[in-house]
Amino acid sequence: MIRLYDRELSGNCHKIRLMLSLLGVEYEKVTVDTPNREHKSPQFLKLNPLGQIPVLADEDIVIRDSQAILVYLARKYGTEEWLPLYPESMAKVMQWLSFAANEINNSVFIARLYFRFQMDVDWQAAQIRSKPILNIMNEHLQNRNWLELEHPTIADIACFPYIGLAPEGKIDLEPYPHVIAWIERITQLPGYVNMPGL
Ligand SMILES: N[C@@H](CCC(=O)N[C@@H](CS)C(=O)NCC(=O)O)C(=O)O
Repeated sequence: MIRLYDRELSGNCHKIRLMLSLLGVEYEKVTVDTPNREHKSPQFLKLNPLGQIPVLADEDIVIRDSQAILVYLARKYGTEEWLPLYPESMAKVMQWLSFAANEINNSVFIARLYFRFQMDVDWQAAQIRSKPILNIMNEHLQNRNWLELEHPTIADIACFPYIGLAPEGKIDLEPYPHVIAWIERITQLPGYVNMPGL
């Protein structure tokens, strides 16, 4: 049985919950008590020395990092469509995984940390950084339904939660209509599951 070390309000964890649900893969959720710093306990650090969730354990295979877990699930449990092997297609999907881990993480994600969790972060700088990021996505999505290829891939799943949660970081999505349409498209996928704030 797959175990997901998880927390309901984590968008990084939600990427994995969403992917598992879209693939119809059963799993067990293990809620990590982050308010009491269970993620920094010696026991948890054995699973992920970075002390972060999500972590996925598939029998004795343990993977950290939401992007890496999406790659694992797509290759192990998905059809090739979720992560194509053709060099150009694969690289185009991977560039959005990197975008999720870097650009999205350093903008909309940080702004939400302040407004949703009252964390001591530079939310003004994060909000300023969000604008070009959302503009890039909006322009890119102007003439297409999905971030790459003609169908959803793990690129969409990796970018979706924190873009959808941007309003929780007091970032208005209204100036980005193609991003809003893409969010709605994702919510209509068979097997879609929601999280609070989306
Ligand atoms: N690159 C990691 C980032 C994971 C991450 O930032 N997780 C947060 C919860 S959403 C966490 O565990 N934060 C605690 C910490 O960094 O100490 C991923 O994509 O999974």
